[in-house]
Amino acid sequence: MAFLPTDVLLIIDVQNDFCPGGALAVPEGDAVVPVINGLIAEAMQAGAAVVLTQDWHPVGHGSFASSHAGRQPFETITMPYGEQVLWPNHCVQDSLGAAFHPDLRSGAAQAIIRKGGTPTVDSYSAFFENDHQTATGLQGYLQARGVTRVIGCGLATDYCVSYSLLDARAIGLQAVLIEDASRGINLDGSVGRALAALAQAGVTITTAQRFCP
Ligand code: VGL
Ligand code: ZN
Repeated sequence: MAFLPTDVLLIIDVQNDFCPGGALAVPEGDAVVPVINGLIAEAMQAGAAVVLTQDWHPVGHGSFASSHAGRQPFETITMPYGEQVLWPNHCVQDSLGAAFHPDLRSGAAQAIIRKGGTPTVDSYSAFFENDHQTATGLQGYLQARGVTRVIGCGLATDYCVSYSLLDARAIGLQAVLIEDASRGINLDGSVGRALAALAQAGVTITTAQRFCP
């Protein structure tokens, strides 16, 4: 497998708050950075698109446990659009925690999609908010560039990465997960469930070595 000009390397939420020491640290989250930097170099050489996403919440966002009286982080509540895990405050717009990991070659991105800006709705996927209707604009961007395959990686495997790749399949794109360029939060086995759902949806699960010969 190699990058094609009709691919996008979609790098999800490699931000300080998802790395060790951050507000919603993913175990080994920072370990993805050198692997992703290698993928960026390969993608650019092949003429593939490179797109980053940034979780980008307003102060007091509805996904924060602190916005719900008496609720604790990692509890689940029911929102009008469905089940919602409540998170610690994280990736607040313009904060250091919302910035990309300093070693990520973020300058290589041709587009940066910011998501999670609607105060009352979370947005795991790079394509649609959690209401599964409100578009981020990524679909139109990829369509305009003639992209037919999404190569996904980043943080977290079981939330924003998997939701993005499932939506890619749902809108008719091919999709690939680079498993070793991703890490998960893993609440109650959520990584295993996510990998099963991805495979079921026709997402190819592979490793960075396949793209970096
Ligand atoms: C994410 C939980 C809350 C993610 C974002 O990037 O996977 N997870 N916000
Ligand atoms: Zn978030």
